Parts: sequence; C-alpha cells; structure tokens
Amino acid sequence: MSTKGLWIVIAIIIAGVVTWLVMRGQPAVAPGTTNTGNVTNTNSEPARSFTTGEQSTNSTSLTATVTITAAGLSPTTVTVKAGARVTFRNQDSSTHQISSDPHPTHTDLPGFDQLVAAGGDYSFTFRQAGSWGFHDHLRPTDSRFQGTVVVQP
Ligand SMILES: [Cu+2]
Repeated sequence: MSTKGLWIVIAIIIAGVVTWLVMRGQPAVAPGTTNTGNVTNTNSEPARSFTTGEQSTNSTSLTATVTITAAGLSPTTVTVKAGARVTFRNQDSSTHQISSDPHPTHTDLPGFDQLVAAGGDYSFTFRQAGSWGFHDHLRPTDSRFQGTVVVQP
C-alpha cells in the first residue's frame, strides 16, 4: 500500500519537473550564433613594428580586438584601460562603419567613427574612461553590430 502511494508521489514529482522544464524551455531562444570557426591565419596585413611577445591575462588590458563577421561582432563588449587601443577587424565580405553612439550624430566620442572595408581593420585609442557604446553606422538598427567599449581609469 505505501509502495503504491510512494510511486504516485514520485510520478507527480516527475510530472511537475517535466512541466517545469518545458515551461522554462519555452522562452529560451536557442542560441542562433553559429560561430563559423573558419579563421585562417592569413598574414595578409603589412608587417607591424609592434613586437610585444607578452600576452596580458588581465581582464583590463591595453589592447583588445573586436572581430566583425556577417554574424555580428565578437565580442560585443570589451573592457580595457584608459589609453588602450581597440582594433576592429572586419572579416566580413562587406564594408562596416564603426561609429560612436548615438546614431546618427556620433557625438559621445567624436572621432570614434570610421568605415572599415572588407578584410580591413580600424584601431582607435580610448583615452577617456567611460562606457562607450558604438554601432555599425551602415546597419544602425542591427543589434548584432552594436557594442560597448568599457574604458577603466
Ligand atoms: Cu550612426
């Protein structure tokens, strides 16, 4: 008798958990970010007189790179120290324009605004601490191309 009761309780718990999982799973959008890992190390850019062999493991560093692909920016937020140079590398086959917020005036950080041709890159030095939002001026409503550079003092 008590065994049967126990099974009923277990069945109810399982049903509850399954229901909860299903309800919980509904709004969760399946990650549509397909990271095309076709990063071929083509050293097509001109040699740079920039030979720092060390790689910073700090979360805030003096350099950061944001990669632009057809899927969007990666990463969308970078955190660096004041004076850091952030490079926007366009690995997409179309031109993008990295521009300071707000669109279309780009007045938050004047000068942080440049067309980046396919295969090209754009480096900007962030001297002023703050949280600098930016967007792709050619796709101002596409959130995949909106990001933030957090500059720590
Ligand atoms: Cu704009």
